[in-house]
Amino acid sequence: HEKWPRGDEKTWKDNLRGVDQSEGDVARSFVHHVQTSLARQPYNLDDLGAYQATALSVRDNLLVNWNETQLHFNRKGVKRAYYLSLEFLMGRTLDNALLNLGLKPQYTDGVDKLGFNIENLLDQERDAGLGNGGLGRLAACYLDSSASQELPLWGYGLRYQYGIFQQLIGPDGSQLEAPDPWLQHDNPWELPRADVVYEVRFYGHSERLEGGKALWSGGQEVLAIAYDVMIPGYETKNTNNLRLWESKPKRGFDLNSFNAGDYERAVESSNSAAAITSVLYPNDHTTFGKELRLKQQYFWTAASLADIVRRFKNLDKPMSEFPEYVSIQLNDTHPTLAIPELMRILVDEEDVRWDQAWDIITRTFFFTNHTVLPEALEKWPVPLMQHLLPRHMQIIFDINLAFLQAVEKKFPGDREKLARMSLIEEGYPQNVRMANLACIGSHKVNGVAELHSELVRATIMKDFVDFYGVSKFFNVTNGITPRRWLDQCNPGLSNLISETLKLPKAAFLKDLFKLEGLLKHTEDPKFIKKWAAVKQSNKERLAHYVEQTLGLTINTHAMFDVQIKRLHEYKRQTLNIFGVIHRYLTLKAMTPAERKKVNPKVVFFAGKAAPGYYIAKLTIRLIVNVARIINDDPETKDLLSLYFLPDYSVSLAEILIPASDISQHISTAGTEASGTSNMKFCLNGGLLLGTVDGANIEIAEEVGEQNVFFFGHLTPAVEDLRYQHMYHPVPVEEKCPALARVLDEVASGRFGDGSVYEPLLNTVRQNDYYLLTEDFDSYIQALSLVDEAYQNRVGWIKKSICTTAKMGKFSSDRAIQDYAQECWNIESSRLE
Ligand code: B1H
Repeated sequence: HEKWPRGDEKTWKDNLRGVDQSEGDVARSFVHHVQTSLARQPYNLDDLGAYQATALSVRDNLLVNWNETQLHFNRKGVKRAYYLSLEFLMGRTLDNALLNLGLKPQYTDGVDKLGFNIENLLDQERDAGLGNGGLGRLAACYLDSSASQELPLWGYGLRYQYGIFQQLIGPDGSQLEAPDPWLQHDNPWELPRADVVYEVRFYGHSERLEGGKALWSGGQEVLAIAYDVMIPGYETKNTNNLRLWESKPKRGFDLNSFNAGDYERAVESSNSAAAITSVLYPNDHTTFGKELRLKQQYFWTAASLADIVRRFKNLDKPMSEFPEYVSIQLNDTHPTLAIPELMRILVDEEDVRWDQAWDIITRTFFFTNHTVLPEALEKWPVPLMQHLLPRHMQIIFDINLAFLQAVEKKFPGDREKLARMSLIEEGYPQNVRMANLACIGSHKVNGVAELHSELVRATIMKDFVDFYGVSKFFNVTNGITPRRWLDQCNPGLSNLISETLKLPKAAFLKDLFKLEGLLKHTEDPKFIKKWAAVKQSNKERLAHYVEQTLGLTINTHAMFDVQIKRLHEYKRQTLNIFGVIHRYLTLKAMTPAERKKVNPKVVFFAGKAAPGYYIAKLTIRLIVNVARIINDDPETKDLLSLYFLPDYSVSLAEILIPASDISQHISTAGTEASGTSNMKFCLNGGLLLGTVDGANIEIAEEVGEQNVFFFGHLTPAVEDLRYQHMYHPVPVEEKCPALARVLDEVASGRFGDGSVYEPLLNTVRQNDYYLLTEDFDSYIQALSLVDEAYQNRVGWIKKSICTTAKMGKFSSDRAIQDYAQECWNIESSRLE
């Protein structure tokens, strides 16, 4: 047991206390922060100021728990795991923190006494949008689950000054981008750690010494400063850490140039250091090969590893035991430089022999692949890497040599196999294949849903499966945290479930399989009514949001059909919008009597397109302009309307998802690795319309095929169909007349200048890589099955209940346990 480092033990103990949590104490702590931290007067405090005071007060609780958790794990000397991700899409924090701490009632009453409404204050918070989409949000869910399950897991990422861009819609319907200055007002959820600083080197030269070692010197040195973000667990004091790095110049500026009057030159290098963490790259699923992105990757992995190694060294164990105390999960290939970086630290700085160092590496790292799309597989030009990271390039060549020798030994004379498996892709220039490096440096490799993991084994990692054996390659199906994606976003539903199951919320929020208890109640008319009422009020909440933000009125008695995700050709938002146009044309051709039988429907889209992704942006423009025509047509607007909600975010998802009757997950089979919003919709009682792809398949396995709407070709057919489209193309008019008609309407200018959309229409007319012409008819058929099912409202609600009831598997608590057991070998330890 430690002694008190200084002073009088009693004085310390009398003053060390938890934070007050009763209603009166909330008010006291709030007012204290208004007066001191914010230095504001009570009489002119606005909602933003009140939000800040509330956040600072809640943060006091988190900080105490955070500190105790770190002390607890340090004392126990436990094995730790680290989740390296270039993206953490956290969204808002205050509501989540209040719910996890169990303090929402106290704070609601506390701020009410002071004249504020807690929901209005929650609305003041800006999203932390440090991610593009599913990959970043998955990392955020995993942090929540590891804290909630009292596992010693830290996240490491970058503290971008600007998160994912803000999306605006211009007068012609196009996406416009604006910066997202999310740190404009102080961020109460981070704690700068001025004392946790590392130097990170770029450029310079590397001189080989004997014994495989080298000396890397010269170049530019940049400082990495730690910012800690507290991650509260649910119903536990355990509070984990997300450590984000900020870059800073090592020296303020170059005084010589400054004195010589060359001001630009003087600040150049300090600007270039600060630029590293200035902005998140918004190109979801594509690699751009830009030097700044490589700098981000190295800066982040180098700082994180320095920190991890330092923490390990505090344990006073020999380096050979590193893998007994440290596991590192690589979230996609973005942090792969961690592998040569740890080699560099071990060999050059810690005097570990090369072979022993490699052995440590391959017992420490684990690699998750998130996509098999070729455009997303990271490659870095050798000349760029040589220039920026000369020592790492040497290490990669050395790893490659030993590896290819082993392959040659196992498969003698197979030159093509060697070429495919090499870390270096030949060409002008040569490229480093990051997925190959991540694979050979890791103990295990996983995909994110059953089908995807199978595709990883059968396609991009096939040679590696042959070489290592299949057991290195496994599956962890993604999950979502039920705290945010049920209780926080849908309190009405979570209350109803608690009341129906006669269980406290914590029971099912910590063990999502408990939702199965709902199945007993599917025949209870009172319960069915209540379930429907919750959905209705969530639809009204969404309608209210649209009214407030866009000034548009929505018919909340219509079916709500939602597709919200990044814009990408493989996700096929085009299939959806062409389906909407088809429905519109069908309605227009009906007699008024026929129209009377149609159920009204409102279609929602939201999502951002990468700023340089022309076809994706054109798709947004088409959706917006189709909406303008359809919503204005007096003949049909009561039966069909369409909204593109700008600036999709975690917070907007929290409003949209609980309001959906049906959501669409309609990627070409074999392209969506998992999807996670599909799980969120189903957890909230929305039904799923989708292709046989990613986690849709496992959702259907859980809820039963009768409760989902599937359509389209299956994965094994896709390759053949693409081949046919390449070599034996059939015109759309023949292949799919219904779709051809839709394309013609768009081209003819029915939705504004048709020529604008030619490039988009041509993707379908020409090689139709994503197979819209192959799936359109069955898609339309599936949509009418949806309509038919919705006509039977009680039947629909029963499906909705059955869907929610069977979502147990998709809790991120389960996913994190899979990782903890299959990979990391870490154990829970509760802070009492
Ligand atoms: C996913 C990405 C991704 N897969 C490169 N790959 C990026 C790749 O900025 N980049 O360079 C950014 C993101 N994101 C998604 O991961 C999959 O498409 C989803 O199907 C999956 O659910 C999600 C989480 O596993």
